[in-house]
Amino acid sequence: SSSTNYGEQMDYQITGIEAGAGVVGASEEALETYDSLAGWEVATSSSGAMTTALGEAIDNEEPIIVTGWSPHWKFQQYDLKYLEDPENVFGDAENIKTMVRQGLEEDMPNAYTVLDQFQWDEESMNSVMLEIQNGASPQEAATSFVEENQDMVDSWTEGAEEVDGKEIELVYVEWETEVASTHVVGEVLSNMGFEVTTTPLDNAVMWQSVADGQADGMVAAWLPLTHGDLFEEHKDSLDNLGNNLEGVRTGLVVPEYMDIDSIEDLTP
Ligand code: PBE
Repeated sequence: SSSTNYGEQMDYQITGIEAGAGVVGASEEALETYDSLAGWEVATSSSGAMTTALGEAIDNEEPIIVTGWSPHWKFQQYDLKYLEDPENVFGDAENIKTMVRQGLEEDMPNAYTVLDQFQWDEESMNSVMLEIQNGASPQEAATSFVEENQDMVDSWTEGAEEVDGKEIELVYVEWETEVASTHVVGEVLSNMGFEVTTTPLDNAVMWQSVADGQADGMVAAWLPLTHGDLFEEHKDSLDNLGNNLEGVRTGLVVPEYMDIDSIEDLTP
């Protein structure tokens, strides 16, 4: 069958991203869960390498399976589909939450207010991601988003006062979603007078640094499933400020032209 050829054509490899990503962990669990994935592997690399491989496969109409998530510009650029996951290894829709270090509320109440009130939607995040994909720097994309969405920004800064050069460090992972959100929040804080540092880290280190209090906060917690183990490990040392974006998801993603719909349609 064509799905047998798919496995051979892909060397039984799922094109993954960073080894520390939750979606990579879920994909490894899928290998254990589905007989159809016996003998397959998740090849880890980076989110950038994954999107490059995806683009090349699509140019050549070759099969490819990537560890995917949405929102993400790849769904606007290409015709893609999630493979059905009847065992629900990748979970249901999730939310992205904001976590800050304990003590931030007392130390920097104005930053805390903004981080607590920061909440946006898929369309907004998509617009920032797409601008970056089209060549803007994350800083440029964040600046124009903030300029063009002053009402939304006002709802985040409501009740917060400007400050005079206080330092704040936001940590994130270089996933397109988190690059977008972190730079937007950073831009808002910087407009309020904060000296903002945005530091890209490995996923586990991002969680650890906020739990330790080395960093002040992050807007990159995918829950309940994708970062569920990291949340369990660190939740007692964190201040959970709740959702900043609702209804995100992860899974195995393939081009529409592939003749399969479910993880179970693959063959070992
Ligand atoms: N992601 C994007 C991350 C969370 C945000 C889905 C690649 C992960 O898998 O950990």
